[in-house]
Amino acid sequence: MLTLFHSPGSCSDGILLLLEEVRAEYEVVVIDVMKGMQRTPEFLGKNPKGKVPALMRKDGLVLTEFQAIAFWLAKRFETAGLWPDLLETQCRTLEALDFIVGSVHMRGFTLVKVPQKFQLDDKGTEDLRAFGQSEVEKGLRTLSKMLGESPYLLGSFGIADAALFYVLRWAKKEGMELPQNLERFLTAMSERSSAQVVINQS
Ligand SMILES: N[C@@H](CCC(=O)N[C@@H](CS)C(=O)NCC(=O)O)C(=O)O
Repeated sequence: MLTLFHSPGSCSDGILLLLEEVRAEYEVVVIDVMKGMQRTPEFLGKNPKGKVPALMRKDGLVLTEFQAIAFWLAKRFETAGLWPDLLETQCRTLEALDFIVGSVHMRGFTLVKVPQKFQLDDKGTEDLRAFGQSEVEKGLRTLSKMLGESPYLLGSFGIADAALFYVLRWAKKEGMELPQNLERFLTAMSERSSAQVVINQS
């Protein structure tokens, strides 16, 4: 049995979605980051980085970082067909994943959601939030171009789409307007049974 350390509404939503997609047997341990549960000694004992998502495997080892967990799930549950065969599509998947998690999430949304973490005065905090917002908006334009008219980022559903799903839900929550094709993607994604599990838990 796999154990997902998960904070509903956070980026671990994307891993929850993938666990459903690959039909893994798993349990969820809620680590509510808004309540600071990621800093308890018990959780730090599992993941010293103090972040979700973290996935404990049957061997008791804990895997962290969205991209690594998503890749492991796609390879471990190969019959689910989430890992592409072509080298070019594999590289483009990693490229999209890194952009969504490393840039849109970490460099954009982190500053939109928690600019006060950087301990600036009120003006500095607001400037940082505005910078984060412009990074997200720029990122959404890039992702819109990447998606184009395709239903999913790389043609058929893959691990990068799980990351796109969680950042687009964040964008909506922040009241941002999505380009039309990203809106269409989010609507189609939300109808997947895996996404319904995420939506019902967050
Ligand atoms: N690079 C990490 C980022 C994970 C991350 O930022 N998780 C957030 C939730 S979306 C978190 O655990 N925040 C708690 C904290 O930073 O204290 C990954 O890709 O998994």
